[in-house]
Amino acid sequence: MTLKRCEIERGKDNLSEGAKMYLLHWEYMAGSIVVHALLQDARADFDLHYVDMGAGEHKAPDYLSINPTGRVPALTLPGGSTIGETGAIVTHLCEVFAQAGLSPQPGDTDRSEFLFWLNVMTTMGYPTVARWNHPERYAKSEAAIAEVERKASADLDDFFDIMEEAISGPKSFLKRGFSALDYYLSMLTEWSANRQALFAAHPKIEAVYLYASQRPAYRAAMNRHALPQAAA
Ligand SMILES: N[C@@H](CCC(=O)N[C@@H](CS)C(=O)NCC(=O)O)C(=O)O
Repeated sequence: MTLKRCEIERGKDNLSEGAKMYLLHWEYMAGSIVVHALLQDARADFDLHYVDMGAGEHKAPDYLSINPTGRVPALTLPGGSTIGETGAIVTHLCEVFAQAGLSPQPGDTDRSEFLFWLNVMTTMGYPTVARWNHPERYAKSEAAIAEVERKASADLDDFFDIMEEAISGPKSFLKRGFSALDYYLSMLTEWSANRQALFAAHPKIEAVYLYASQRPAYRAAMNRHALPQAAA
């Protein structure tokens, strides 16, 4: 496969000769935000590979050969294999970089809570945003498309209400303090049409976002992922 490594970023503590690298396949404002922030927080040695979804690169044979779902993000592991799905990638990185304290580890009492809410975010939050962004994938007529969009918007409201109720820390999703859930939830708010209104109605989500988004790792991820015209 001939993916060009057009961007390079390295964690600071892992530059020893022969260190093995991760390769994050990313797109602006995509689900790669949370993966980028975690790699950065873990001080992992990683490169970035930009997948131009506007040009259809995520459906091109090169990309499909490493991630058959044709979705972004994907993460190529130091051993050479690639995994997709943010839930799988987040779980994997949190285990491999256990010392970074990104999640409760197997055996910790709040591990099951972490896995539950991570899966709620990936299977309920992310796809609802996708349905709201692309209602035309679910209906044909203009009226039906508008209806799908309205329903997706209502479902998103419900999703964030559930998140608000579930947050158990003063500024983190879990009572124990910061975890990858805080980055994931923050990423979901980045995709909101009206984040001010979202935060006004959900003060606990806002508190999680304010704490997570000022961490250097999240800021680095957003610096890279913000749309070029938004950054200008
Ligand atoms: N379940 C996937 C969803 C990933 C996803 O839908 N990514 C979007 C970009 S944010 C994508 O690749 N869309 C392309 C498509 O739907 O064809 C995950 O959690 O990684």
